Amino acid sequence: MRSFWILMAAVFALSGIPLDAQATGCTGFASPDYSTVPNAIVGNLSGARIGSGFVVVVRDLFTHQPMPFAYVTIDFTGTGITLSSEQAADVVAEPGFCNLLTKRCDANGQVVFDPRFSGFANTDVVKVYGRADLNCGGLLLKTIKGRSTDLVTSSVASCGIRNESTSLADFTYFTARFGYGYFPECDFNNDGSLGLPDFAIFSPEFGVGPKHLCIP
Ligand SMILES: [Ca+2]
Ligand SMILES: [Ca+2]
Repeated sequence: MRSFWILMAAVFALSGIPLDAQATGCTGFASPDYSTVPNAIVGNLSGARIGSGFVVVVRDLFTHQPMPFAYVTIDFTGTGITLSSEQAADVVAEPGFCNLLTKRCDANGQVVFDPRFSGFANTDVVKVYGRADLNCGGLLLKTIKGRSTDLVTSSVASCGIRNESTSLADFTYFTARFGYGYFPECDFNNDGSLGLPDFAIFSPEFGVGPKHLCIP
């Protein structure tokens, strides 16, 4: 059993978890291989669901079964993406909230995020972690891309407030690329192409705001 904990400690160390890595008393460990994580997270400023939302299913490292009521944390640190401080009510506020989105899974190990953020990352830099409980160490499930219909982060902080809107700058950015090939940051339905379905997702977001962006 001792070797098991040494192994787990090594796994946690390698995964670079920004979370509390104390595993004692935790009921399971999330499996990077058997959990289900999309290859990109798509957000907006309104919080309206895009498609089916960002759906993650956490499965256990050893049993490969769904982990009921596990937690999923998405880490945007160093990605160029800025979270809104106005997230859904069931997002768990915890240290690092400005860069972290944490939600609890349902009884089937599934959780759906409808994230509010600005900006994008076209490389796999957004980290998705799974953990059995808030006081348990998380395992890195996947690193993914991220994109928002609020493509251009125009706002600057003033007096402790940073207001962002999906406005002309975002519209101009999108339309300058529409019809000119593939630009991952504009692929809001994440189908590998840039087309009318993406514009249909962008369109209702135009004019949304101001929403508060998080100021670290
Ligand atoms: Ca904007
Ligand atoms: Ca698309």
